[in-house]
Amino acid sequence: MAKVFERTNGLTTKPFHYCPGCTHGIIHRIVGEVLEELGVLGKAIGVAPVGCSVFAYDYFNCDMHEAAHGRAPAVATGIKRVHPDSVVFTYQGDGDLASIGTAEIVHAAHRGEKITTIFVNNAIYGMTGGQMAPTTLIGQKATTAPYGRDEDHAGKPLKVAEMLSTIDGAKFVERVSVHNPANIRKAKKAIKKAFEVQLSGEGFGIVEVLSTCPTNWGKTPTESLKWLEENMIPYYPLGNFRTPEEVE
Ligand SMILES: Cc1ncc(C[n+]2csc(CCOP(=O)(O)OP(=O)(O)O)c2C)c(N)n1
Ligand code: SF4
Repeated sequence: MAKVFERTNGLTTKPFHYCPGCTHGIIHRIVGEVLEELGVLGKAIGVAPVGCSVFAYDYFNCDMHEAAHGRAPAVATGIKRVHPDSVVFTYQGDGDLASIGTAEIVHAAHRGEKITTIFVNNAIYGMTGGQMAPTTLIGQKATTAPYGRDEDHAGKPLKVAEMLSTIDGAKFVERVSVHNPANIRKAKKAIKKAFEVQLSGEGFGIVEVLSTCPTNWGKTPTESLKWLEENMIPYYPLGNFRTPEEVE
């Protein structure tokens, strides 16, 4: 009988703690599959953030390290410099990366650190109860913006992929989404390329992944996928912002 589904060896067998319909799980699986397909599980070292993916160290089937809020790129820098033959990645939410960790990611990209960042943008602080993130959309309600994000008060949402694509040291920058199977396939392709950029010694690579938070958005999983497509993608356009020719 044809095998249509197989567990990836890139993940452990520990059940995810994520809420039903949260797309963190899909993104984990993609990263696990890519590490397995590239044959680098034995030399991969991941750095987990704070936020809902704080337990990522339990899920990826490779060496993992935990970093304080926003500091994953700095920790990854140290690991990669001490172990240049390892494959180092950070997995970070938007509260972690685009708020307290903004300086860390900008300077890691600027230095051209040979690491890969998976940036999960769900437009809210998930773990701590739905506060406004730098990525929260204008008009989107959050516990700290009960009438919706107001541009006069909080500015426009931060476009991380666009910002980092202005930095020379960032060799691969792409924004993808996981709201349907076609986009999940594109997300996997981008994440694989970002790791290939590290493996070829090109430098820093980041993939911003648009993700859902049904719990704090107050929507069902299905409504959340639709909300992402109709509200996040128009503001956060999908596509590649930087690719070195070698991996085209
Ligand atoms: C230095 C510091 N500040 C604040 C916190 C509280 N905190 C923990 S997780 C989190 C929000 C994380 O949100 P995000 O990175 O968007 O991840 P998500 O939960 O949405 O996946 C905050 C503010 C902390 N742990 N450490
Ligand atoms: S709170 Fe949001 S981001 Fe966190 S696990 Fe639940 S749905 Fe996912």
